[in-house]
Amino acid sequence: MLTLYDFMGSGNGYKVRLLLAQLGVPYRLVECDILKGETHTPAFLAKNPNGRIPTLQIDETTHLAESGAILWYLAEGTAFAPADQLARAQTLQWMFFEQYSHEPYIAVVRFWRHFLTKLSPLQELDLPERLKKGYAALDVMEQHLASRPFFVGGHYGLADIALYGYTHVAHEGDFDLGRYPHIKAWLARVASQPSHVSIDHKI
Ligand SMILES: N[C@@H](CCC(=O)N[C@@H](CS)C(=O)NCC(=O)O)C(=O)O
Repeated sequence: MLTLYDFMGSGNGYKVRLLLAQLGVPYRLVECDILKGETHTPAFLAKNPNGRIPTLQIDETTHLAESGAILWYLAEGTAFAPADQLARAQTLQWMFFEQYSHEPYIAVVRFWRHFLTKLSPLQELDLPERLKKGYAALDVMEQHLASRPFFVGGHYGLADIALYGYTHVAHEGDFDLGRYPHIKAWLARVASQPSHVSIDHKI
């Protein structure tokens, strides 16, 4: 059976938990408290030298890290990963966008504001730029969703899961989604997909 090392508050981990639920794939959940450094123990670093969740244990000696890679591994051959060459590349386009232009701003600001009791002076200094870039990512999403129901190919898939992970909790970083009607409609469409689970749902 698959084992997922995860932290329940993590949007990166949630992407994987959501897909596993929607695929109906059974797995064992091992929670790691990232706030207590539990991903930096020698035992965890042997599984993922980068010291981060989500990490998926596939067999006795095989581990896979990075939410996007795990999503792709699990979804290959299912309706969540397109078969068409261009749609596959477009899915990757949005997944790379999420990791480079979205997650470092929206997820990081949410982590600072939702999980930390106090920001460091450096974080305070960095905050306005992170907010600006987070809103820039939301602007790109809003424009794309103005004329389509989902990110790729007209139906729900991996790109939606990857972007939903942190967009649906962006308000916990005090991002105001009020001026993004198309994103809000998309969030509702994603949440109404079969076998959808919430971020705090355990298996
Ligand atoms: N690019 C990675 C990011 C993983 C990541 O940043 N995980 C965070 C939680 S969301 C973590 O494990 N942090 C613990 C640490 O850095 O010590 C992914 O998409 O999985």
